[in-house]
Amino acid sequence: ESRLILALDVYERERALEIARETADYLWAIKVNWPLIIGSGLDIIPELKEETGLPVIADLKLADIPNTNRLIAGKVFEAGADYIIAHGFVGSDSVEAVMELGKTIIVVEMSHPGAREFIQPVTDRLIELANRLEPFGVIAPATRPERVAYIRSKLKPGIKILTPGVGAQGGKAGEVLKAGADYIIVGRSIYASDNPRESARQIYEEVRAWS
Ligand code: BMP
Repeated sequence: ESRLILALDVYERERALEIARETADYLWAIKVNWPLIIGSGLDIIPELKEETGLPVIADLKLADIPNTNRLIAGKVFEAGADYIIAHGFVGSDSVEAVMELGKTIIVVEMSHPGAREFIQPVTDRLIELANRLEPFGVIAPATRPERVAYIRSKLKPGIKILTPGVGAQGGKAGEVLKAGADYIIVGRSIYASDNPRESARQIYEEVRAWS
């Protein structure tokens, strides 16, 4: 089974479906973020599932009060999303509102440089939250493999680590898998390449070499 997740951050429905079709053989799942939902509507979720047969992760980074998180997550799970990504810093009640409706992934540390300002100082607290609530997984930064190793050492076994930041943001697939990531998330290095299928295949082979 593949450990590669495609971050399909394009606007257009046709382009999204085409890239998904071309790369599906090498993927574990497809991650849908706001750009695609805004550009193509929520129906893109069932369409991608039908086209590829792969699970869809809705990367909404929900960060609202429990009731609003519930209202949003309810519609998105109903549309067919298999997983939803939620922020943990808003508190356990907000995360639990999502977890009651379906499989959830909590952000414990982000991959961009600015994550050092506010998220990284509370990563330990977010790991504690994840250990208490036991979501499907957490998001950790492929751009900082040493942080992935740290997060793995503190996180309950069984909770998956999903790592964005490979490729365009500078992270290396091999390093982050060695550090303990379960899945890597790749966007631009695949969808913005001249040959998305070939790019996905190359990353898939690299991931397989580490599995
Ligand atoms: P790319 O490989 O093009 O950098 O895309 C990374 C994807 O992962 C984007 O959808 C981005 O929003 C998301 N992401 C991230 O890069 N860092 C995080 O910490 C959390 C994310 O969800």
